[in-house]
Amino acid sequence: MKDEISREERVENLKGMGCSRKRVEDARFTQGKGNYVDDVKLDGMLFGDFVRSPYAHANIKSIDTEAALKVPGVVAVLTAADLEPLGLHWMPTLAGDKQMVLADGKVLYQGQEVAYVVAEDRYAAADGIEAVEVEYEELQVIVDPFESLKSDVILRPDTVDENGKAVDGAHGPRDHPNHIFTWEAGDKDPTEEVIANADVVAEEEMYYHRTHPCPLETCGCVASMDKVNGKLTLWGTFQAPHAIRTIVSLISGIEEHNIRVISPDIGGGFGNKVGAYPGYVCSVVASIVTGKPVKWIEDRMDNLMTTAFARDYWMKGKISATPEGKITGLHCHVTADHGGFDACADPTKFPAGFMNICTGSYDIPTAYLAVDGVYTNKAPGGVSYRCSFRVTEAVYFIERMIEVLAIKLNMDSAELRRINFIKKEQFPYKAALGWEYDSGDYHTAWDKALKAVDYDGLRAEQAQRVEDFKAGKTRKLMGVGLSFFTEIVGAGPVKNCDILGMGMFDSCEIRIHPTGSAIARLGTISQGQGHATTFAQILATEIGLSADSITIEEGDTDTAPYGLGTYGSRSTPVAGAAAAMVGRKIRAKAQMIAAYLLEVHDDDVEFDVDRFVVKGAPERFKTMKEIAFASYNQAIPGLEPGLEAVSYYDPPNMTYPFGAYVCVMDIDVDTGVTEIRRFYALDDCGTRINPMVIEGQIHGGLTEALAVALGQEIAYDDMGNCKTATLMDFFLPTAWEVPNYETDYTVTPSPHHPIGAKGVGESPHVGGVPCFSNAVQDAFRAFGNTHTNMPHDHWRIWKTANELGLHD
Ligand code: MCN
Ligand code: CUM
Repeated sequence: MKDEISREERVENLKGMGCSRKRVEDARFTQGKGNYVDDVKLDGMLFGDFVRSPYAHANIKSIDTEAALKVPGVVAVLTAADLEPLGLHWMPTLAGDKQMVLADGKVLYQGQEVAYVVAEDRYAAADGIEAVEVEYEELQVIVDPFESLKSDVILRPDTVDENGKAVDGAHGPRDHPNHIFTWEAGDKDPTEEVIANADVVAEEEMYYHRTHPCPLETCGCVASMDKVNGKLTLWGTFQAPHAIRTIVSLISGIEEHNIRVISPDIGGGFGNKVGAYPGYVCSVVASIVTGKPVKWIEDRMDNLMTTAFARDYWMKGKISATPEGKITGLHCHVTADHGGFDACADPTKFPAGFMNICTGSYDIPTAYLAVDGVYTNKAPGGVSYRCSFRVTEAVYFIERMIEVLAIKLNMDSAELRRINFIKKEQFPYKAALGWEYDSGDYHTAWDKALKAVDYDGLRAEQAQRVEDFKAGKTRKLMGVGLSFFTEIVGAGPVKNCDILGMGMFDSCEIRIHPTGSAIARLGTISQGQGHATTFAQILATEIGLSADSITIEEGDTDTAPYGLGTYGSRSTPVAGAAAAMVGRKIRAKAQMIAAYLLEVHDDDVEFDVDRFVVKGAPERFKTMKEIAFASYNQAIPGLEPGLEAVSYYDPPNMTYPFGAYVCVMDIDVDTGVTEIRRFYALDDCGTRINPMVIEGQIHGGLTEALAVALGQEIAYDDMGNCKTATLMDFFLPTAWEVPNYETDYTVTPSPHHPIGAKGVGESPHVGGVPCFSNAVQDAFRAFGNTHTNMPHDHWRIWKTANELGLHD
């Protein structure tokens, strides 16, 4: 048979890996046809809402629900007293801690859930909340983690025994009732010795402030208990639907096969939707109690005040070097403020996530890290916002330490980075704090980035600007922000990564239909990342069927294979690998079918784009469509009919994407206003599946980085009042603030991933925050600045300029 189209056209038709295929999701999203949790509307559905604590720390003397129950439309009111007989007044957190579902005798932060009112509609529920009478007794509030560790005030009743002595926590002994854990990595004594004897040592303390991902869609769920069949269906904004199913089963006693968890479309997750919230538990209980479906949807204030925040890390560092700038040691101590409950979602063995990636992209021979987790009177959480388990904090820390060391050495920080980078030939590289970096080529990326922005030219311009400023010719300073980051994503080998005992593998299952189209299902769940577009591309290339004829489905635990969900940029490294592997299983069977149909030996056919051809006789072939049809409709000796497969993938290692970012910023010293003149981002995420989707991820992550570095903050006053609970006070950047991003790339494949891909979703945030921050700090370097804390809003920048005497 002769080909009607060329090989290039066949490749193009496949829309496989490397192609900027348009997002298949966007047709419904741009037309308002998405299906979000709040679009789930069931007959007789009730609505739940919370009575929340106005105080950050208080005993609860009494809760009177009588008046609320009389409010028209109110059906039920739940308090901890109702949940206690069911053992549901506390629930486990993903970090191994436990958390009150409804206030059990006291409240620990403002906005904490005190009672759950269920009503016929949202308005009646809101009226019901107003009618619940709660008598509080205010207690001393602690919002400072350092004070917390010294205080006589014991925040949690469950952290002490009857004599008031601290009992062990989930990650070892407590030094104090308000202490959660101490986690260490590296070698303490040798590191301290190296630093004590070093020629040059730079020290810095920095606070990575508390912030929040603030997804467009808030968290919510609909619980529907079918008492006739004993089945519970739970729709929700879950980033890890299978994990939620297992947890619901374990804490409710409902058998897992009787629970169906569905994540429909999700309007942004960013880690905010990984954890389990009281709203889920209360909605399930309310549905069981009332026999009706119950919906719970947060409003914006609920979301900002009470759901998983990010960061709140107090980091203290020491870095030592030779006079020439070769780094010899790194010491890091972190005081981690977790709020009232440790509701992080780190793998069990990593209570401070992957903070031990804080040696960054540098060949640092000796290092030590210690992290102390602490309770305070703030909302719980910790792991969210493109964090990949505290990597954002780690990269911020090292990229600031590099700048501080460069100042101490009186050296250019681009050069300091270059002489300390791990070299290409050192990979796989075993870092001092334990990780084995899979691959990297940092020097190539750095040189490309510096050349692209004309780095030397920028520095010359900056020097001139300083001269002009000093001569009174301008009131604007210029900052050149640099950052080079190494990410760690794709948790993760089951042998060292689990959450509450659930191993962190992932999965893909595919069923090819007779006419050569297919449905594939995965254990992950898109929240906007475009999985339906990109996973189909991996499968298209591996199997030889067009991406357009492969439906991707995620998020329904009744149909999708078990997986640990989407966060920590793990989808591509783990589920993406499972997709490639499942494709290879299909191809192996297809090869046998093709050989049979072509009447040759299995080894005599080879795969070519969308078909198997007879080696040396390209005119003799069977397309994958023909093979799919034959698999169902032709009796093939020794083979089962059909063409489907499943793969569970346990990655041998994480993947280590990296990147080089440069930000050029102008700062008006009299107003503190910043203007980003240029932002250049080079990312290396190994093999690129969809360049357009990657670019979208980078634009989004950089914008969130800009937000965090330049203004976004969850702030509290001394009474524990959250001062930033609305979008009037919480900075969410718009097109107005966002610069034009120049994106670039290099490709250094992961050696252990079946298609060489690394994750990318979190990279721009991880690398972006230090880049924006370094730009601000760099502008003031010539005037004596070493470090100022984020967020660099106009007021703080003005203050820095003032303190440096630039207004005199
Ligand atoms: N991709 C690619 N080639 C690569 C790597 C990734 O084309 N070499 C594509 C993937 O196919 C996928 C996207 O880029 O469509 C992101 O992939 P990956 O880096 O594997 O990250 P995940 O899919 O696991 O997404 C999680 C990551 C995280 S942890 C946060 S937080 C975040 C982020 O993604 N949340 C997001 N990006 C987000 N984007 C949107 N729109 N909404 C969120 O909530
Ligand atoms: Cu931790 S933010 Mo993302 O990993 O969902």
